[in-house]
Amino acid sequence: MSCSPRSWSGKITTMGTALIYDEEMTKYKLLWVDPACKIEVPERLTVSHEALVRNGLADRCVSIAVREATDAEILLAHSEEYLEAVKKTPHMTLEDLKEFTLQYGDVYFHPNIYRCAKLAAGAALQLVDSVMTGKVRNGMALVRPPGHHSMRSAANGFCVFNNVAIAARYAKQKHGVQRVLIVDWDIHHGQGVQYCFEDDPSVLYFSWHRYEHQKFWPQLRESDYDSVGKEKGAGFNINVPWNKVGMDNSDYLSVFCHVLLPVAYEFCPDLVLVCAGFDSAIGDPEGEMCATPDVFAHLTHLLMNLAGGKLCAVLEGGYNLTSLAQSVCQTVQTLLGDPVLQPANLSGPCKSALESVHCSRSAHRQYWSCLKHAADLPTVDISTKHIRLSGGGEEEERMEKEKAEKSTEEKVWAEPPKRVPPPVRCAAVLPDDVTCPDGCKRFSSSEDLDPLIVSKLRENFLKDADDCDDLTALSSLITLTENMQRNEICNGLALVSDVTMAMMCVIQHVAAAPSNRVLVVCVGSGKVPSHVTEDGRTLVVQISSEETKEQTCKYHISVTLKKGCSDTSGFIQAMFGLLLPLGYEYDPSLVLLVRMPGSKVRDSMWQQLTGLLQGFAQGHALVLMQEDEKACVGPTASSLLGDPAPSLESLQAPLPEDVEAVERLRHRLQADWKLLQTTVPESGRGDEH
Ligand code: Q9C
Ligand code: ZN
Repeated sequence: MSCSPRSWSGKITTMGTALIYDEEMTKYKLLWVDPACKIEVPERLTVSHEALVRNGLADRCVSIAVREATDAEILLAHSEEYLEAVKKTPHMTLEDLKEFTLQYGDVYFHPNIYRCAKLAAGAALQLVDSVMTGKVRNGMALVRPPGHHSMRSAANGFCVFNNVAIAARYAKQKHGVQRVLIVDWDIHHGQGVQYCFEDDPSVLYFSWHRYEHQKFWPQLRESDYDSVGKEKGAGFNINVPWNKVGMDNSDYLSVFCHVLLPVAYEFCPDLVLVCAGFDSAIGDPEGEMCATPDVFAHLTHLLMNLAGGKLCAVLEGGYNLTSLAQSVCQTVQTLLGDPVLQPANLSGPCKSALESVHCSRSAHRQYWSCLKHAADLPTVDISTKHIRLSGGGEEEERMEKEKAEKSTEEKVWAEPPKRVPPPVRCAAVLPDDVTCPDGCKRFSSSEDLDPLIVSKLRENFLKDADDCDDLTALSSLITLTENMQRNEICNGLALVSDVTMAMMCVIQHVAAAPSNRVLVVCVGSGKVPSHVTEDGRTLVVQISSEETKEQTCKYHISVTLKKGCSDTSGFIQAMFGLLLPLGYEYDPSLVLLVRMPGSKVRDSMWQQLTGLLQGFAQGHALVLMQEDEKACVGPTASSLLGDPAPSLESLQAPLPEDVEAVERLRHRLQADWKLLQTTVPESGRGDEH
């Protein structure tokens, strides 16, 4: 079923999403027998595009024509000799093509591939142009051939020109972009991108990849976590090698929370490019991983508030046609702004993933203040040294491998459930004298106060008050949460006379139903009664400058920041290190974001928080603010409506005592919340795959 953005109430505040595709790029294929290349087929593109059309997503995008990249543009990342050599391929005989192909690794040429490679790079450039000129907010380019393996003077791994590397240089040159973040979630290491920007601090390259202690293609020493960049670019290359197959949603989200996102926010890019390969999804014969297609909705969502929302995703790999098409749809639907659903089984990262997280964090701690406190490298270097643990047994190993390959191809997984946006995106409960922001629906239940709710409210909260306004507001809030639970309204905000009372009132009502869980995020000081968390149906995370005594309840977590919520870097630390992992593991049915009076949190931080919290509870977030904070209504509504949050101005190093406080808390809570781990626990072991 398709749902147009017009189905949200009010005006569309977000700009659109570009989709760049041309059938021409399906018009080349492998012309001889080569087992290494047989998976790179034209159908990869057609099934992806057809799925977007079938799900009504293509229609919701702004369709933009491809163009050929010019010679000058290709030369931004390639040598003249190489370009001239590729230029000759359209005229070659089959025999010549085969021979030409032989000088490179795991790639094939075809008389039409040069044309397609120019279109693939040109598509990435069209996407960058559309985003940088403000024609759209973000977008995706569906291209063949892929790009991230191709090097300055060599084709490699199905790639001819390095589409994303060219796009990054082009964005800097043509649009004056200063910092580009490249996120490579393809399951192979984009060594071509790494080589291109190794010594360049203006481009931060992040890649996770199947590595298996250098046994997996392209078997490069420099794909390991300790390749951090060179010279001025030291610290701007982040590798997270996977040393086991079977990594799942928890493993991927754990790397985003504990490695990529804190660094990405500290880097503060002006543009995000994604090497969007989907061979990292379940069922892929190359990746052999277990992350489900819906995880890409989250990976996308988590990147969408960087760089003011300017995100360009460019297709790389993905060889299981079912998994590929589903993953592409999840990515595009998220770019369009539809609410995301909780990914399946977030039971915590496996031991091998934790080793990788640990190694990457410690390799980068000298470069990024958000990682300053990361644990030392394990004394025994766990990554590169046991290349051959199994001692001989080549035949055995080969059989194991075959078995594994077979089992991934036969893997079955449920199709991701349809994501249906509710008819109303954002509702606001506001005093009559406060104007309702554009795009929000003013919400009031004053006409038909539910007598049951009213009597409960009177009894519990408004015993002797006969304040009619309070009663109306609280009763509206409760009705609003009920609307959210029926998925009729996505999210909401309210200005109330007493945030604590409103919070208690919502908690009591929602957490009364046994299947509900409320994630309460309190920003700023103020007492939160401890009894609410006793049954686990409410998880309270409070971020403030108030020293609190150590909590003993798993569900009541208080984060103390010395400088309070005005300290952006401390806040970031708490958000990615604690709040997001907790939220993913808790899987709430409602998020209650409470702005305590006098919290001093900055608008940009507040909007980032509001935006990121929409990744939980299908986007069902209710924001409570004190009556006198009228100025917050606009920025809050904007985030709730899906507008990108403004970038956080350059971050300063967090206070050492804050870092330590967050770390101590994380350590203490790790036994209860597995997604908080960043090292292998000393005793007991994570699940092994
Ligand atoms: N078993 C991309 O995903 N190795 N390229 C194939 C076959 C080469 C992947 C071995 C894989 C290249 C863009
Ligand atoms: Zn790949």
